[in-house]
Amino acid sequence: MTQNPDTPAAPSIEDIARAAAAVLRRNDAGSMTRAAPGLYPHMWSWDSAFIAIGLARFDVPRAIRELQSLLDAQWSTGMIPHIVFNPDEPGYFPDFDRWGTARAAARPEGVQTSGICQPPVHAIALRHILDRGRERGGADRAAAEEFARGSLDAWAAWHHWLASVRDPDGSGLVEIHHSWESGFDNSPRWDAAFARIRPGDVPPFQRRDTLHVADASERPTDEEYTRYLWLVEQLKSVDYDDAAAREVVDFRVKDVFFSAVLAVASDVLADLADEFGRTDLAPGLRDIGARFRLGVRSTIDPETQLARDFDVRAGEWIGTETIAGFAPLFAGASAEVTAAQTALLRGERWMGDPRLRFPLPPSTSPASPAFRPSTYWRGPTWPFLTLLLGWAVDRGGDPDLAADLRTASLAQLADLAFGEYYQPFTGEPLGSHDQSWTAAAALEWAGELGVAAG
Ligand code: 9WN
Repeated sequence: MTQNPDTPAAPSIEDIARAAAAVLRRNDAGSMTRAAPGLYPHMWSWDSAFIAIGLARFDVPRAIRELQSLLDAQWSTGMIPHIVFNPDEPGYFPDFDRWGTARAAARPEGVQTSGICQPPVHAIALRHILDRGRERGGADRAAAEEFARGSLDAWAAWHHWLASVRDPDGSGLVEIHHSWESGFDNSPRWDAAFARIRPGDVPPFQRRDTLHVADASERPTDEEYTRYLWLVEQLKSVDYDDAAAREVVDFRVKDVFFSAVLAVASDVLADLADEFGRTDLAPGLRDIGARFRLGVRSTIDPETQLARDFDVRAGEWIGTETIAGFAPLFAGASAEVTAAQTALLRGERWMGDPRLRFPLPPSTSPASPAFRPSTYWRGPTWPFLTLLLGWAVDRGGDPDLAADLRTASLAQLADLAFGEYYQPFTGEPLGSHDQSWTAAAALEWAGELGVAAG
């Protein structure tokens, strides 16, 4: 077929990689990368891990710097906070003052952070940095090895904090105290738990997030925000003390997706510990991996084959059909569970829905009554999450599925908008454009195909 001279050629993978690297360079604030240029001008914990994966495709030292900045903000308990504020950047709400972590005993001196955490994907980023450093050789290799060796204790402390403080009864499931900890802020997974919350006094607030999107209905509602801020007030009232927080907070949920990430990241970290001869660290990390994998498995609903969260306050399972239900695929699972979940994922309730613009799993199943195609975590497709899923299924022995996810995602990202999330039926980029972890995902997929950012 000849190309119509009036139709511009679709961007090549080289073009996508080049544009993605430019996004990360523009969002670079020196030692941290803004999660997005306007909407999220600070460093977010799990975003920074994906950003490091993308950076490692063209600048290994900068990727190391990214993770080091996050570690500089690690609390003395081992917790890695979900936001590290850039004091030079106003414009995000809730800001450092509203978080009120100034009096939190465990926060490191001189670093402004929030007081909650996000899924522990960081060891996966560390693995990628090491692999890229070794491929490139020379100074990059030396720097990556030195960083990996030198940071193992800090990452292990983070995993041990989660496995003890957030799972005191050894269930193999991580308890979260805010939906922002899940990273899936307003997912329908959390609707019933939030519906039960009766917010007390929440100081007046002015949202800023809605200023940065084309349509405010893509974002969480004011009712949701009031509850988010109420939980912050509760955690603040005990100065973010771990034991007291559990007693006061209205939102206590065992998050199956978070637990799956902890399982697989602990395996990755254990392998790294072994490589560097840290026989003191590796077995404990392997135990965490095994315990949380079992925990994830224990939540599977035999009827739907999806994994579930558990609402601790209500004593109820949460079985909403969201991508978190594929936690076993993220964590790694038995052949039987993997086969059942893969069939489901490829089927009509998910990637096989004929209405999809690209065959990619949306955040909520289009077949679910909770599905909203344009609203944040209620339906849109999130490229960074597709990247994580592809990495996990590849690791679990399904390179074909990983390749299918990559091909469809690169087609989705050929609009060069690097949307925060995408409308699954139209392919329209939504939320922030030039979102850093979306650009990073593009770089990683391009790199896997041997295309460098240039
Ligand atoms: C609150 C930065 C973060 C992501 C989260 C996503 C969104 C923040 C917000 O943006 O959350 O943490 O203000 O909405 O839900 O997963 O890490 O990209």
